[in-house]
Amino acid sequence: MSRLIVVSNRVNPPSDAGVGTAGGLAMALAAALREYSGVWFGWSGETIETFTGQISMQKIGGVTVALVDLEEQDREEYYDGYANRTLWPLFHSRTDLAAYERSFGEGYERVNRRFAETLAPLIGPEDVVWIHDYHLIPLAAELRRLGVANRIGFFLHIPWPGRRQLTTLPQHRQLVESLLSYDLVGFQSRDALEAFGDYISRELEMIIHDGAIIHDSRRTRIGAFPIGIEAAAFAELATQDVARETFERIRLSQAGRKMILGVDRLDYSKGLEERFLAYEQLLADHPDWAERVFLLQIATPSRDAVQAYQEIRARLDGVSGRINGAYATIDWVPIRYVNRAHRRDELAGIYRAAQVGLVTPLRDGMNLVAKEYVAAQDPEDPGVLVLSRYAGAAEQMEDALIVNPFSREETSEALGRALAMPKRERITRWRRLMDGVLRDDVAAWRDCFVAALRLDAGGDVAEGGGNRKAS
Ligand code: ADQ
Repeated sequence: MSRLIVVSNRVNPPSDAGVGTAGGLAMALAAALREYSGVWFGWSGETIETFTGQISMQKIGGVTVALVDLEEQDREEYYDGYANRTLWPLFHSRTDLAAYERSFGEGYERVNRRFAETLAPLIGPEDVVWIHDYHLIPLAAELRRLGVANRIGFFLHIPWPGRRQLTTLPQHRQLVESLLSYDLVGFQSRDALEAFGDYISRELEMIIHDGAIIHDSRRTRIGAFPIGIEAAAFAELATQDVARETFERIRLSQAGRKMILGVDRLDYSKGLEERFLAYEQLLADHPDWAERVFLLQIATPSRDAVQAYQEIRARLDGVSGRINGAYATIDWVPIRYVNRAHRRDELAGIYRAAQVGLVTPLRDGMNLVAKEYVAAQDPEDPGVLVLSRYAGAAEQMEDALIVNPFSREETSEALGRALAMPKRERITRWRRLMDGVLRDDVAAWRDCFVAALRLDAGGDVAEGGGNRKAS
């Protein structure tokens, strides 16, 4: 029987306990595996003294997971190093933060080889393999070396960098060539797909014909597959008890003030400092908004081991403190800055209580928060989404107020417009956004990708498949 084998760096299916904190992607992949039957393979997040390649098989939330432990040196070089300090900043246009240390590259190759050697014996002749994200780009090449001839697909969750930026990576050619071992490579947006095509044609001097790269060993199809959320379920969650209680609590504490909301992983790519400054500009330009609005920014710390993350955290503490110091009154704090994670049902209630969803990353593969914000709104009285043009989501969500997050003035003007938008216009914009979020949900994303991956190498990608346009 043909199974789907999903591989990602970390494996975190939602537990049997019900509503948990697992993100949209985890939910989607778990659902994909339940539907197609299969295994989810990846790092346990644990380290041991010496790598053994021993797999721990478990069943979590109806999904079979296969976990492997790595060594401490793997964590340092592959995860904290190459993934978080080299590829993440480089792919988010922050070459100034990218560390090019040889040991990181060696660790990355070693862990991908270890993953391949551990995974290969699990793959049956009919199985289809779907590998996720920048941690595992060379995995198919390593599997091919071990004789795995199955169909293997790759999906990149983050942006693809510009050609010039990518060539600053010492092993850029080797990294990109390893993608040619896949049968299908998927990106979040047309923008990422075009940037990839530019590299392929100008650096590798290969031809892209009919959505595929023709080369010696195989035909590698490429396409944009914008990821979605479990939209209907999230909208439903926003009307349930916990969400309603959270909504009421916030409404009470709002005391008639309008709420602008940001929800992000605490990451320099999310544009949080620029966001705080744009909000400050609004207060400076429109003193009439003072005491009538506040910004709730929820930012969960991540990747604490990396210095750039400690620095951005300290900067945000400083900027939010300064703005609050300058503008607060005895009964009004302009920025409520919260550093903890919330349950998904609480989050749904928080989104619903916000008059403005402020999603302004400087660079983002897609951005699921924008879609969750829309899905959680009250159809009778929806809030307004202000969205960065540099989020992949902007290609699909044209009815948001699209802004350049690098421009304080532009963002602050959009905030003013959002806060004052008449109900009729809010409803019209939200309806169009919601239709898109419901249509292009996570199940549609998963089904399109898997269907395209299962197609014979010679066949065309079906409508909605690898050449699917971000609509
Ligand atoms: P991320 O960079 O993590 O994802 P995003 O797409 O916004 O960014 O997803 C964040 C998820 O975490 C959302 O589901 C959100 O609800 C949740 N979350 C954030 N803060 C939270 C908090 N305080 N409490 C609880 N939950 C919180 C990467 C890429 C994105 C791409 C996704 C999926 O960087 O561009 O959209 O993968 O492909």
